[in-house]
Amino acid sequence: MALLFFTGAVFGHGYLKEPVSRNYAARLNNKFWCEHCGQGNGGVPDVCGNPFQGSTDKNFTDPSLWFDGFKANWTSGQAVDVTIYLSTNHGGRMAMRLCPLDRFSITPACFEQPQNHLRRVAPGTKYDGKIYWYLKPSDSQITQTFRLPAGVTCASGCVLQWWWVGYQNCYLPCASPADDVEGECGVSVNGSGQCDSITRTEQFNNCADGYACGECAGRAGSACEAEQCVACLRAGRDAYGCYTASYAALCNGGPAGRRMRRLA
Ligand SMILES: [Cu+2]
Repeated sequence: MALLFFTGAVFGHGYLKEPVSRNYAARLNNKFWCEHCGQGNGGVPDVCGNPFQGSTDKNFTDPSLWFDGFKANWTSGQAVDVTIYLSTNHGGRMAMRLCPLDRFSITPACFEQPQNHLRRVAPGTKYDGKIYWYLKPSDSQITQTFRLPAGVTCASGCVLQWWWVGYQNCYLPCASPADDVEGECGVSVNGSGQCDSITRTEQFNNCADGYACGECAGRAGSACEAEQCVACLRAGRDAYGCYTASYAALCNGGPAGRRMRRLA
């Protein structure tokens, strides 16, 4: 029996493992088998990686089908560890972007906003504050720290996107020095040339759902409200008392907080 493997053609490339992406959640729930295949089926993937290779009937951008609950609870400006599993390492660069809109409202333009690109938290000026993260040939499961934008709140959820551009077919030129890693950007993999178009190489996207409670973010029905009420109920209070106390704590300075404190 002969097994032939062609780089870029085999089913296996990489996925966002932590925070748990929608496609990885589907794998963990035994609803999907190709969590590492979000590369647009060889074309340009949509914001969450569709169509997945070999599974073009699945649409992980559709939250009504693939939202599996919130996988992270963030705070504004938090440093977040992101873990990627690579089943085939194509080299190239990765970036993380956060659309601070609820899961029904995400668009490509939202992820592309410069302020929605997360920046790395790393020792030394070479890496700290940069957007891009470059693969080493030995990488298989890798973790990197990124900082959420200051002031981000998304009480009803927001979507974190992983974006990987593989350099197996060609490489991209360096971005601005403020965003890119000197000495690692603009480097060929396997002698490949520079991309005349990003569509000449393989790209991946994955989406993970999280939420961020900010000041006065406890909107009725939001994930933040639920979190506050759960914490309150665990402290042994009645549900009505929890509801009002949570609002008072979240909205300390605002009109809602004053109103809720009166109720409490
Ligand atoms: Cu691949």
